[in-house]
Amino acid sequence: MSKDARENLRDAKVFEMDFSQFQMSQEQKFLFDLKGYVVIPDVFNDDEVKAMKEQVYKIVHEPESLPPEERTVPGGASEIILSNKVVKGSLKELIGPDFRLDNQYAIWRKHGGNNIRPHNGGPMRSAHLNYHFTGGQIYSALTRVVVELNPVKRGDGGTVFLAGSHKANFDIPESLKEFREDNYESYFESYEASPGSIVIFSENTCHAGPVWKNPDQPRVSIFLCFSEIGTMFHRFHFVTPEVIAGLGPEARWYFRDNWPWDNTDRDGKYEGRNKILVRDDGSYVISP
Ligand SMILES: O=C(O)CCC(=O)C(=O)O
Repeated sequence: MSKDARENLRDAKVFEMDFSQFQMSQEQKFLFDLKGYVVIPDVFNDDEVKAMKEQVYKIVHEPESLPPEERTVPGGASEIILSNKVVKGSLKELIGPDFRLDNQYAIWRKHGGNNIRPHNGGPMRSAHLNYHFTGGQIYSALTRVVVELNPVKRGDGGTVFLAGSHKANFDIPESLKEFREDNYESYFESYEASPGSIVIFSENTCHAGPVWKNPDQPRVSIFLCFSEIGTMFHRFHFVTPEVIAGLGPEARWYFRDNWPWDNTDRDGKYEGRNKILVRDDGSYVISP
């Protein structure tokens, strides 16, 4: 960094993510560890759901009608997901305090809409990407948060899970991963969710996106995937530079570079950590 740039940062403050507002309950942690997924209701209110649903409609059907900084999640209305206390507190519990956004997409899945066959479960391609439980702590390497924006009833075709398969020792048999038109019963579990609920799952739990069977309303959901700051799974997150540039410091924290230690921070000013520095006027810089 140049001397001028360093001067410019003199009064900037390190942004610290606040995790103090929400802690997963013992029941939520227990279920996540046991099954590989958990549903948390009432995370977003009606106004938030309405705004995100409108954004997803436009992203899927008429992206040009949105300003460039809102054309993918988590820009625009969906930026609130990244500052939501339940989302942040859960990710801290499941990944640790330093994580990043690894991938995103949003769906408006109509009746008969697509079927994503069962995938993952069992040993991952590298032990670094496995689900661990060590020293009383969950380490869910790659963790997906689904925000449901329309009701999901059992049998509609919400995401289904082969409960416990995030810890399976054997590869998932091909017979259980076959493409099917039903809800992958009886081995797979589904859930009910009201709009504004979230479903959090370890990507290492075998799961599928069944055909959407509700003719009365589409499935409208936002899918965000998170990983520890030093790991990266997906080559592309498909969030445009315009969207990232439009985010506030809290949401931008999720797009820091993919490293946990700065070996050039010799005076220890930033504790070697991957930081965001916020100036008094609200502007900020990343990982100086
Ligand atoms: O569409 C779904 O419900 C499943 C999505 C999925 O498989 C994934 O995000 O990894």
